[in-house]
Amino acid sequence: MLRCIQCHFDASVLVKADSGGSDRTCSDPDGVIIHNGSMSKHEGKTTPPMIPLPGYVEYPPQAMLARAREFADDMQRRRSVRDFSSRGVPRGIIEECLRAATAAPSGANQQPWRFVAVSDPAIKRRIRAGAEAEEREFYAHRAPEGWLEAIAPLGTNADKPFLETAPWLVAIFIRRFDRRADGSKVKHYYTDESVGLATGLFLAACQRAGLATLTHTPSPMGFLNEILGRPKDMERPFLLLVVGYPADDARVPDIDRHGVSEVTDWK
Ligand code: IYR
Repeated sequence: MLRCIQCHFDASVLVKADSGGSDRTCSDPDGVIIHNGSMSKHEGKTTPPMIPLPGYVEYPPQAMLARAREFADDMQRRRSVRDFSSRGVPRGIIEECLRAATAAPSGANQQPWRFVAVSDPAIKRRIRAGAEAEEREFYAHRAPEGWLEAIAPLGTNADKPFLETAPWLVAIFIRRFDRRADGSKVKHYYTDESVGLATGLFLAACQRAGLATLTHTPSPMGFLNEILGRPKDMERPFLLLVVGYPADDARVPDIDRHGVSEVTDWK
């Protein structure tokens, strides 16, 4: 097999039989393989490397329906929880849920999500203080009347004890761009969509694992960059997720969800 010695792309299919069999770099001076990490050039044609679809599993329609129903039932049991137990959750479970999140599709496969998973009580305390400071301003001054009306059924206020009680806080950042080795910027595309999708997969994975979650949105969230040491120019906080076991006496607002028929048109 002929591999690029920089990026390990298997270039053997692109190389003429008489071009020699030894490993070479993408930018090999003889021009047979020019590979910048995502594209290969051979005899004037640029082609992205393609592989057979890995890991697809087809189920018979009955099994599909059963699996879809079971998953939907599980997701319908998910509630945003604000009363958390302080019981610990092993890091390995959070890691697997993050592994699900990082499988999300993203614009140009740029994977513009960054996660900071926090279990350190001192950092959680600082995050709670930062969030409550913003929330006090929000509830007392910043929130327009209509917004306060919209969230009234949830019974929320500026006190966020769960930010210290819950075993894990997962801060999700949108990475706006990366930098090349020479310092120039690589812009990321569809960042909100991509990170939203990753967040959804993370929440679904937590639910599947039996963990309670809350999407928390203190605004603005710049304090998270400072506390968690994330670069302000490159990364924007997206959501703060709270993850753990619900408290034994956890209560949630008595609200319901739209049915599929209320939110779907079939054509
Ligand atoms: N961020 C505030 C207010 C709030 C906003 C929305 I939109 C909610 O769905 C719930 C609350 C808070 O977390 O209390």
